[in-house]
Amino acid sequence: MNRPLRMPRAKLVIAVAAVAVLSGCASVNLEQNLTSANTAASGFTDGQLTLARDQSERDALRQRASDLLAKPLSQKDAVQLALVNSPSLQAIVAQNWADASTAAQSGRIANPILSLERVRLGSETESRVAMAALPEPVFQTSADTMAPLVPNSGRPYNPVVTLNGWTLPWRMNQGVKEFHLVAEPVVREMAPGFKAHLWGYNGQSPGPTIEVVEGDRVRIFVTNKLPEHTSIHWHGQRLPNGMDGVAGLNQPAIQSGKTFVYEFVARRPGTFMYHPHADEMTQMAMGMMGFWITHPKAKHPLIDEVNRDFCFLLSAYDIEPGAATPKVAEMTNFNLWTWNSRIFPGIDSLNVRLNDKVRIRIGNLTMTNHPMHLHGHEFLVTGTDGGPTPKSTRLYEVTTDVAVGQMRQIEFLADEEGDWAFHCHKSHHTMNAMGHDIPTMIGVDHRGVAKKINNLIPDYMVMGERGMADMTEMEMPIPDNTIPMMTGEGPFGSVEMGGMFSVVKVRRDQKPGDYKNPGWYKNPEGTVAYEYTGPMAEPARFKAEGGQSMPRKEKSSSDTVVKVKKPSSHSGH
Ligand SMILES: [Cu+2]
Repeated sequence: MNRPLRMPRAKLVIAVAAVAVLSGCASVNLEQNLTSANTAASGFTDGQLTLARDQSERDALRQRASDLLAKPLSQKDAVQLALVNSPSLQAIVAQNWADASTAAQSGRIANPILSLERVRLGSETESRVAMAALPEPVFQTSADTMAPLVPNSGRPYNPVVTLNGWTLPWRMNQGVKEFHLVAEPVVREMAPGFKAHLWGYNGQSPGPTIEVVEGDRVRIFVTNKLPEHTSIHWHGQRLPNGMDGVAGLNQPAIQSGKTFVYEFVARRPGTFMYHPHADEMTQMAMGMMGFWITHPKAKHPLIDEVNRDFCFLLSAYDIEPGAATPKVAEMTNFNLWTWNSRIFPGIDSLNVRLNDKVRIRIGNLTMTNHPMHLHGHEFLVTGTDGGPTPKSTRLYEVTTDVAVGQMRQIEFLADEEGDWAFHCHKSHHTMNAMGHDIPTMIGVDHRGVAKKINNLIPDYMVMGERGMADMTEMEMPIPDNTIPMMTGEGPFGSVEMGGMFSVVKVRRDQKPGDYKNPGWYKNPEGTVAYEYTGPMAEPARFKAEGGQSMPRKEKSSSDTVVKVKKPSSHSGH
C-alpha cells in the first residue's frame, strides 16, 4: 500500500491542488470542481477522482478497490487505488469542498496553499496532524450585511443575519467546532464618509457572530494582535469556571502575540455576547465585542421557528467630530450611538417578506439603557439573558428596554406592508456627533445679534431659534470624517435622524430568503398623510379658563413669570 501511494504523490498534489484552486471560485459546486479536476488531470486520474458522500458511493469505491487489489498492480492501477481507497484523500476533497462553500459565503476564496500543505504530509495521519494546527482565521473587510451562513458541517440550524456584520466560518475537527478569533486594531466604516479607528476581531468591530447548536463542543482560538493584553468573556454561557475569561480571576491575560484556546460545550440555547474582560473599559470603548447565538438542537417548546432572524449589538463611542479614535475614558457623554458600530444612515434596513415571522436579537454593551421601539407592529419579548421566556410572561409591546449588559429577543408577525421605523426611543440616541453644551434658542429672535456677529465672523450661523430641524438643511461646513448629527434622505425629504435608527421594510414581493433592500415603499394611492388646503375655521375655544373640574379658589392678580436657572453643563443622557 505504501509504495504506490508514495510514487504518485507529486501528481496527487497537483490533482488535489487543482480541486483546491478550482473550488476557490464563487460558484461552489462539488460536481463542477470534480469534473474540472478530472479534466485537468485526466492523463493521471482517468476521470476517476470522486468523493463518496453516502454509504452506497462508499461501497462502490470499496468494491473498485478490492477489484484492483485482486490482480497485480500496474502503476496506473496504483494511482486508481489511491484515488478510490484513501480516506485522507477523501477527507481532503471534502475539506476543500467545505472550505470553498465557507469562502463563498464569507466572500473570500479558499486558501489553496494551506490545502497543498495538508496533502504534502502524505500519510494516513496527515489530516490529523494538519487539523491539530490552528484553523485559518477568516477576515472581513466590508461593513455590509452578509447573507446568512448556512451550515455546511455539524448539526443543521436556521442561521441568523447580523446587521452590517457576518458569521464566523468554522471547521469541524473530530466532532469539535473550531473557530479562530483575532483581536486586532480595525478601521470600521460607521457610515459612508465616516471611518473610525477601533479595536475589534477579524477585521471588524463588532467581531463576527458565532453560531453554534445546543450541545456542540466548541473550541475557540483567540490570537491577540492588540498592543496590550486581552481575554474573552463568553457573556451568559454556562461553562467551566476556567473558561469564563476574566483575566486574573479565571485565566492569565492573553499577552500581545499570544494565542489562547477556550473550549466548552454550548449547554443552553439562546442569545449571548462575547467581549474582553481585561482592561475592559478601554477595550469595550474601542469596540471589542461580538454576538453569540446557540440554536436549539431540536424543536423547543419555547423557541419558535422564524422566517428571519436578525441580531445586532448596541455600542456607544465618543469620537470628536473630525477625529477617528474614541475617547476611551468617557463614562457618560457619548456622541455616537451605534448598532453594530454603525450609525444611521449607515445602518442597513431589515428587509422582510409580508407575513414573515421575524425575530430580532439585541445585546447592549453601552453604559446606558436603550428603549427599542418598533413602528407598525406589536412584538413579544421571547428571550432574555436567561434564555427563552415562559409563554405566560410574554406581553405584546411596541417598546422594550434593553438595559446595560442585557440581551433581548423580540418576535413579531410582519403583516403590515411598508417602511417601518425601528429605533432607540431616547431621542438623543437617534442623533450623531454634536456639541451638547448649547442653549435652547427656540423662540429667541437673535437676528440682530447675528448680523453684528456676521460682520466679524462671516460664517457665523444662528442655530436653533425655530427648533433644530433646520440643521439637516443648512449646509454648515463640517470637519472631514464626520457626518451631520441629523440626516438621512427619505422618499419625502430628510428623515432628520442619526445614531440608533433603521427601518424594517415589509414587502409582499420580497422573495423568501432574499435580504436585499427593496427600495422605498410605494404607498397605495390615498394612504399618505396630506396637506389640508380647504377653508380654515377659527377653532372654538372654551369660555371657561383652565381645564380643571374644580376651579381654583383664588387667582393670582398678575401673570407669573417663571424663572428657572438650570446648570449649563450637560453631562449624560
Ligand atoms: Cu438609546
